[in-house]
Amino acid sequence: MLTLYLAPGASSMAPHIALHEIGKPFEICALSFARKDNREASYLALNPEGKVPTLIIDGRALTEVAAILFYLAKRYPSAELLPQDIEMEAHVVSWMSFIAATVHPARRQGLDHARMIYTLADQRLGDRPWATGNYSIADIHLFRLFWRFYNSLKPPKTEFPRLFAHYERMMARPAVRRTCEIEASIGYELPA
Ligand SMILES: N[C@@H](CCC(=O)N[C@@H](CS)C(=O)NCC(=O)O)C(=O)O
Repeated sequence: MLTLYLAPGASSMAPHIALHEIGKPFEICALSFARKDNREASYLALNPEGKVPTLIIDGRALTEVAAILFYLAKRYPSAELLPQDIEMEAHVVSWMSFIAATVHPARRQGLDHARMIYTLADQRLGDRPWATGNYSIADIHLFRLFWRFYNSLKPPKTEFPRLFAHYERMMARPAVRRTCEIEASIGYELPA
């Protein structure tokens, strides 16, 4: 059995979307940052950083968005969330490394820095519909970050036209809509 520890709207949204794309049974365990559930000793035993997501795989904990997405895509190849071609797979890893190491921390380094990094991501995406050709876990990872940035700051759509078009393609997917519906019904506790 798979159990995903999440907080609505947080980084855990990415593996939550992937689980809906895959369509196999899973459980969620929603944590409240306001209640500091993620600082409880029982959670720290699973994820010593006290962050979400954590995926429990038959009792074993796996942390980090990129690793969880990679695990899910490999475990459920019929969902086609990772290309078969080794070079394309490496491009997915390249995108996810860029997203985790550069895009995710950008907002903490100030708005101007974040805008510069999202401009880079927008250029990198270019006019392709998806990050690496076909839809993949890289798109899910990218979407969650831009979803957060867009919904908290509401930049003009023309500032990041390719990212915004990607956002709309993502929002049209049933797995993404279902994830947003479930997480909104639990309740967001995100800082403005
Ligand atoms: N490097 C981690 C980052 C995860 C992360 O930053 N999670 C945030 C929410 S977006 C979190 O759990 N923050 C709670 C805290 O730091 O107390 C990953 O990619 O999974």
